[in-house]
Amino acid sequence: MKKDTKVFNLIRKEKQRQMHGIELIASENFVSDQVLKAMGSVMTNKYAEGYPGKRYYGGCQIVDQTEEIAIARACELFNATYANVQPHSGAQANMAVMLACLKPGDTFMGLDLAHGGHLSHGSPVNSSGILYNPVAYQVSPETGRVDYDNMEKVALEKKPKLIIAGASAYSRDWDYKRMREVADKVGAILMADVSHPSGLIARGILNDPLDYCHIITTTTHKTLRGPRGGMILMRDDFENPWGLTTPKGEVKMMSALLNSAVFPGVQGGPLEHVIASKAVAFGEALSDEYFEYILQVKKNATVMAKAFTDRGYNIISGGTDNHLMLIDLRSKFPEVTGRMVENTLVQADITVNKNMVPFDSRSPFQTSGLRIGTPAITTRGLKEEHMEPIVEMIDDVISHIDDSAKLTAVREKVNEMMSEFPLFAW
Ligand code: DSN
Repeated sequence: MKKDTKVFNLIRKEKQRQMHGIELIASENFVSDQVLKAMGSVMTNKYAEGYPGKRYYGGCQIVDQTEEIAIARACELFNATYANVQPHSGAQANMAVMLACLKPGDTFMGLDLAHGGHLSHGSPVNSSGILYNPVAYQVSPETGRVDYDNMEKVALEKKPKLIIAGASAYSRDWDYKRMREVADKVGAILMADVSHPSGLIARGILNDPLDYCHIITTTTHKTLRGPRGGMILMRDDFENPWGLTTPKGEVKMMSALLNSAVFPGVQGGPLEHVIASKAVAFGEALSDEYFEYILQVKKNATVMAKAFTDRGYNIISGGTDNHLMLIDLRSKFPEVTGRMVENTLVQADITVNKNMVPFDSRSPFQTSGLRIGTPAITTRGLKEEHMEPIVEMIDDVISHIDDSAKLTAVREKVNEMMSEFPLFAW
């Protein structure tokens, strides 16, 4: 077969882009060579609908073993007894939990999308908002932290069957105990989507949602530093007191309901090459080296948030407990939008994403905020002392947003800095 130079040239260019720039998108990371290799392996050739030991295809004896390793390592990481590592993404993990726990039209509650919530927690354009009836809790306008009293009020009023903790742009830890109390008051299932902070949770740096939540979902490619994908976990399996049934009307244990919701509920054949790669990444995440890494992610975020604050930027909630921060640009640059900053920083080889801030006066396409995270730059080896120079460069770009000479000068500094932190061994 002729080499597809068109596509491979683009892959080479993307590699160059990743190498030369400062990657600050809070949901991105750089996987290790062995994670990458497992993902690009012959495991992609195998069909394996079903679960280890119970497949609909022959020849699954090897992929059964990699999937079992992924499950065992996921359970060890989160002190869980149940893991389904097949979801292709976090959104599909959430979709499967909803399929198992709700009927079309049922009410569930998640964090308001405009306050940092996830798209798959009730956006009107996502299946969660199309098939079910989402209601939302919010953050407090004074503190920028989740308003648990508001959550309780909404829950008592709307009686959701499922309550979801978790966000894509929230820098504080969660009070899962309080959420369980709210869930118990209304007889709801409590789920946490820990896609963002899962690496910090796995290594004990943040509160453990499985102490209180019935189910958790996560992506595997953010702080967990694995391949792009999702999974579902439980500490203990349980008979479901809600009388939930399979599509055939059978009342089963929660693990069986979740398994059948993933396959055949929302997915067909699992991506066994990605599952092998998840197994490798989970093995890495159990290591001492990863523990040092994830501690550094948090240290870097804390130092970076302070550096922004010192320069007059308003960090929502005043700081961070995790790997990210949400900056409200309006305190320093009332005329500048998140979109303008995202687009301008890209020209300086600094990648961030625009984000709405709670109670934003602008649309999601413009936004008044920026979301910034440290998982990717920490993988590259950057430490506390590198945070202030990065903040200085970002501030310089925003302060001279139409100055192309300034942009060029910052880009040169960025490229020089990153050349000291090699990224790929290949
Ligand atoms: N889209 C992902 C993120 O960037 O946070 C998950 O919501």
